[in-house]
Amino acid sequence: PQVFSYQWDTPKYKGSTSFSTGLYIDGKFVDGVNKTTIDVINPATGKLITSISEATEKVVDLAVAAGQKAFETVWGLNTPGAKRAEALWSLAQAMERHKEELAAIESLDNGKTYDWALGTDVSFAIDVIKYFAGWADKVTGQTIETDERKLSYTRHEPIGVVGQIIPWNFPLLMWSWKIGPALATGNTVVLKPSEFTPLTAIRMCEIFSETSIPAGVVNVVTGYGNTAGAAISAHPNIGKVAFTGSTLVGRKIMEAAAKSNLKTVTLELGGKSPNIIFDDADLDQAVSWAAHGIFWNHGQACCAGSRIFVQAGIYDEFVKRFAEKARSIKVGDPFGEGTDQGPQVSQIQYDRIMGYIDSGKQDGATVLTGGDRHGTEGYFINPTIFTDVKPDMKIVQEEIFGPVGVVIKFEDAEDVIRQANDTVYGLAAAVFTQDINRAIQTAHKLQAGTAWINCVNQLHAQVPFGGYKQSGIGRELGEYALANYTNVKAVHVNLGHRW
Ligand code: TXE
Repeated sequence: PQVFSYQWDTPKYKGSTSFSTGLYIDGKFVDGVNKTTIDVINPATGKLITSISEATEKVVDLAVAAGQKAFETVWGLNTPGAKRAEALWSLAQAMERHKEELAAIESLDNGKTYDWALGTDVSFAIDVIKYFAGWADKVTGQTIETDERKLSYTRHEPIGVVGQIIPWNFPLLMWSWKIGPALATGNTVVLKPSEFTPLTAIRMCEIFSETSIPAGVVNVVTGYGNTAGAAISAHPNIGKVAFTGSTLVGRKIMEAAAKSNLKTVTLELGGKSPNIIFDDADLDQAVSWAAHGIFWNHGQACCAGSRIFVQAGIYDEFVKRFAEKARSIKVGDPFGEGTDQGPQVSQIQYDRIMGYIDSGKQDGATVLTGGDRHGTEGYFINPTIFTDVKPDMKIVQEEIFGPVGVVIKFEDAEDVIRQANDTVYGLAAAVFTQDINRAIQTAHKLQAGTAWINCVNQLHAQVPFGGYKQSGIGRELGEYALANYTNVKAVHVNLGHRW
């Protein structure tokens, strides 16, 4: 397999990287069948970074076989929890040693700023691995009282080989959300990164050799969704698949699971999260958080606060300050000094977002700020805010997944809760008010897996994350995540009951 080398000499980072870009099966790098490759593009320039090996169905078979062998020999029920904890901890430590390099690769590949990649993506990914290391020796069942002639207990056993299909918006972070609980509970993994952002997942494969995770426990297949991804979701020897991505593909994965071996499916899908700002909110804070809510990661966040509801009494003042805030966001080189926002991830996403912006304009919404491309090369879009929107407009209903928010005026709590819940999604929601009763009552009435009060986009390794309605199935992070990765076995022991 080809080696990828790259050198950075930027205001933010000076350093280099060099690693194999093959498919990672049973602890070794191999080329794809027929040696076909996938081009990886730098979103800041639109130019080629490198080409990586393409995994096809055949390679997925090999990866699953490697995962099965590892599960039966060096992992799964053959490895005490403390050993798995140690292995995960050694992974977190290895990531610490490569922190800056991983952040630079992520920034190059995805377009997010180096500072965010380092301070959030890589740091949070390390926290997640450490957190699940802590669970590895605490995965345990219950003893259940029935009667005196009987001992009944449960075991939480690993499923076996699990498939994990991840997106491009937080490549290394989603890798950690998937790998952490899977390995802590004793499963082995076949992971497919997004074809748009495979580099950190590939880099991590070599870093595994610095850890005590045995070969075959994690296998990485870089391929396209409709080939490698589809092969994972339909594979008869994969017992569970975890997916983060679009609702459209989430449906396909469930369908493939249903048609093959009825594997367990967990999904983390899209969102159109409401952010509700009442008259009595701390306005400065509400403006800052609302901007973070929609513009964080260039709007490419499943929980982005893309529908901003503002109560009538503060609407005019909020809109004025919010527009100023959006205009102050510095768009540009992800490695540049003071950059807040880099490019969107790909030409496809750039075109999709610009399509939504055009539809908003055509439907008669007002562009308060932005609404256009930034610069002449790469996939940069200026932070965009629409006002004067109607509930049935596409920009109000559909996930745009870019730096595009809509601001909607509301009158009272009842009115805003009805509007906020008027969506097929239910991933996250936020409410800003200084009235504690109103804050909690509103949070409880919102149909969303996460409700933030006087903040947005807060995520912790310890706290579960996932969606209501069409935003998904199951929860990631926290203790809740473990349940997705075990089979519960009930054991009945006869203590003298005679037949
Ligand atoms: O996602 P896909 P796309 C949303 C967001 C975005 C839209 C489209 O609205 O604009 O989805 O993005 C793999 N079987 N989100 O098209 O295709 C694919 O290779 C199995 C929200 O890029 O869902 C990649 O690894 N796998 C989101 C992964 O699915 C398949 C994050 C995600 O890509 C497959 C990303 C198939 N048939 C996009 N087809 C979030 N929830 O955070 C594709 N894939």
